Amino acid sequence: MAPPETPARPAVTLENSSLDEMSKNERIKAESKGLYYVSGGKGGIHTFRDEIDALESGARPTIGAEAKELSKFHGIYKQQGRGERGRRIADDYFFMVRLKCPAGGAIRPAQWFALDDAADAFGDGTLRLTSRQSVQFHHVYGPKLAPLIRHLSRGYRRDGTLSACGDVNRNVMTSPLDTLDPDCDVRGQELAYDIAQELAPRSSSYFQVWLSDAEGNKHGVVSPEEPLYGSQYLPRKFKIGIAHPKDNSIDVLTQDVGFVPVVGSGIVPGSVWDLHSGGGLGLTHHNETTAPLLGLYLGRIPREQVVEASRAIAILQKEHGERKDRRLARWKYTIRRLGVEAVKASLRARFGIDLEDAEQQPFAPIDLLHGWHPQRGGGGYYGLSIEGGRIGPELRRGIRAAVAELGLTVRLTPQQDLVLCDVADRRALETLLERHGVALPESIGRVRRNSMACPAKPTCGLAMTEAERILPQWIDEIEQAGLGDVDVVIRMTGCPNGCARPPTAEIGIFGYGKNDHVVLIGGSRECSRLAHTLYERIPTERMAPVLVGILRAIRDHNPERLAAGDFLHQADPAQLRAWIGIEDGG
Ligand code: SRM
Ligand code: SF4
Repeated sequence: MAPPETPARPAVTLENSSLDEMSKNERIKAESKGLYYVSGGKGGIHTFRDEIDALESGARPTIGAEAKELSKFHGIYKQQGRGERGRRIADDYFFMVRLKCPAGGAIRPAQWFALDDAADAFGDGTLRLTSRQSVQFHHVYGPKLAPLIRHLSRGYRRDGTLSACGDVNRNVMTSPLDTLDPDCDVRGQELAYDIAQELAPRSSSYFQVWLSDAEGNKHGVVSPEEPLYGSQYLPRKFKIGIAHPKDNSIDVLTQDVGFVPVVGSGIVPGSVWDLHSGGGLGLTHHNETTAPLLGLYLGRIPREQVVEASRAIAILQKEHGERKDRRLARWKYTIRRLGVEAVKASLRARFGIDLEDAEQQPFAPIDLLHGWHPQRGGGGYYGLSIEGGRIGPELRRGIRAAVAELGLTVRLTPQQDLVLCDVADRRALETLLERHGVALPESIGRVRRNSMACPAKPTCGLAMTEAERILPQWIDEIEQAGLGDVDVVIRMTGCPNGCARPPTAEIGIFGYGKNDHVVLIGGSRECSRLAHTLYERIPTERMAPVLVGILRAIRDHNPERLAAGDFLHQADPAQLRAWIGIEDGG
C-alpha cells in the first residue's frame, strides 16, 4: 500500500484553532462537561441520563445523534438492523456494548458468570470476544441497555464499560503469555494496568448516567474534572499494547504506542522496553491522505518510565492532533506531521523520558496458545479456538461449566480466543469440554484456528460486506479442497477500517463496495510488515476459489518451505495470480 499523501491544509489543533473551526464532535465533547450534558437538537440542553431514562421506559426507541457520540465514551454504540443487501431496517434500533477490560483480558470466575448471565438476560445470547481482548454484547435493545450496564457494574467491575470506546485511551493489550509462561515473566500485565489506570477518564458522569443509589435515586452532582484529557479529550481513539518476548499477538506495530521487552544477557526481564509509536490500520477509500501505517521505532526506555512515556505521547496527541477532519486525527498522522525526531526531543526535554537510541529488538511470532501448556506456578492453561470470537449459547454452557466446576480463570487473547487458566487436571477439563460438545483445538483445522474476522454485517454500521458470517463458509471450501491444515493466518474485515487487523496478516481481506473484496498478502507471523495488494477487487462468489488457489500455491510452489507470509511476500504477484487462475476483478 502506498504511503499517504500530505493533506492540503495545515492541521486544526487545540494549539492554533478555536472550537468553531473544529469538527462537531469537538463541540459535543466540550459542551458535555465531562460526558454528561447533551446540547443541540429539539430538546435543547439536557442530560445524557434523560435520554437513557427515556430509553429504559420505552418512551424513545433510541438515543439522538449527539448522545450517540457521548455514548461511545461509555462503551456503547448505537446500531440499527441491516437486512437484505445491507439496507437499514426502519425502527430496528439496538446497541453494541463493549467491556472495559483494562489490561490483557484477565477475567475472574465471578466476573465470567456475570458476563455469561448478561448474554441471555440483556443481549442476543452470545458473547463476542474482540481482537483487543475484550467482550461485546450485541443486539441490546433500548429498555435493556441501562439494566445491562447496572448488572455489569455490580457483577463485572464498577466502571464496567467506561472508555472501552471513544476518543480516549482504549483497553490496553498485553500478551496473555505474560502471566502464564513458566520461563519468562516481564510483568507486562502489571504495566498495562498502571497505564490503563493513569489514562482512564476521571469525570464521574458514568456513575451519574447509569447508576442509582440503593433507593433508586440518581447520584448527585457530576464532577467533570479531566486533569489529563481536558474538556475535549483526545482527537481520536488511542491504543496501547505490550508484547512479550515469546509472543507478538498484540501486533505491536499497529498500536498508537507499543512496548516490546528487551531481553539479553545482563538485562533483568521487563526492566528495559523498546518504544514504538504511530501505528494504526484504518484507511478511508478514495482518500489518499489516509493509509494503514506501522509504528515507528523511537528508542529504549527503563520500566519506571513506561507509564510516563504513554502519558506523554497522549498529551502530545491531545495538543497537536487534528480536530477538524476525524479521518486524519489519529496519532499515526500527528507523529509523522510533527516529525519523529521532534517527538523524541520533546519526550526527552519536556517530559524527562530517558529515551536511549538503540537497535530495535526483533519481534516474536504470534502465539495462539491453543491446547494444553504448563503454567507458571503449577498446573496448566488450555487455549480454546473460538471462531470469529463468537461464543454462542452451547459453547457458553461448556465454558461456564469448566470455570464453575474446575474453578478456572479466563484470559482473552488478541486473536479473539479464550484461555482457561489454573487447570489442575487436564484430563478432567478435556472430558468436561467433550461432554459439553466443545471442539478441542486439535480437532479444528489450522486455517480455521488461525483466522480472525470482524463482526461486519448485520451489526456494524460501517460494514460494506460480510466478514464473521462468511469467512467460515470459505474455510469450509478450503477444507473440502484438502487445504485446511495449511499453516497460514487469514484475517478478514467488512470494510477498510482493519478491525481484525488484515493489513498485517499473511492473507488479509477487506470489503470494498457492496460485493467485492480487496485481497492482501505477505504480512509476517511476527506482524512486522504490512501486506501488499494481490487483488484490488474480487467479487464474493470468487473469493473461495481465490483463497483455495493461494493456499495451493503455498503448499505446492514453496520448495524451501518458507513461512506462508514470507513465501507470499517474496512471490511475484503476476505468477501467483497465474497459479491461482483468476485475474483481478474476478
Ligand atoms: Fe474497530 C470502528 C469493531 C478492533 C479500527 N470497530 C469499529 C466499530 C465500533 C464500528 C463503528 O464505529 O460504528 C465496530 C463495531 C462493530 C460491531 O458491530 O461490533 C468495530 N473493532 C471492532 C472489533 C469488535 C472487531 C473484532 O473483530 O473484534 C474490535 C474491538 C476491539 C476492542 O475490544 O476494543 C475492533 N478496530 C479494531 C482494530 C484492531 C486493534 O485495535 O487491535 C482496529 C485497527 C487498529 C486501529 O485502530 O487503527 C480498528 N474500528 C477501527 C476503525 C478505523 C480507525 C481509523 O483510524 O480509521 C473504526 C472506525 C472509526 O474509528 O471511525 C472502527
Ligand atoms: Fe465494522 Fe469495518 Fe470494523 Fe468490520 S472492519 S467491524 S466492518 S468498522
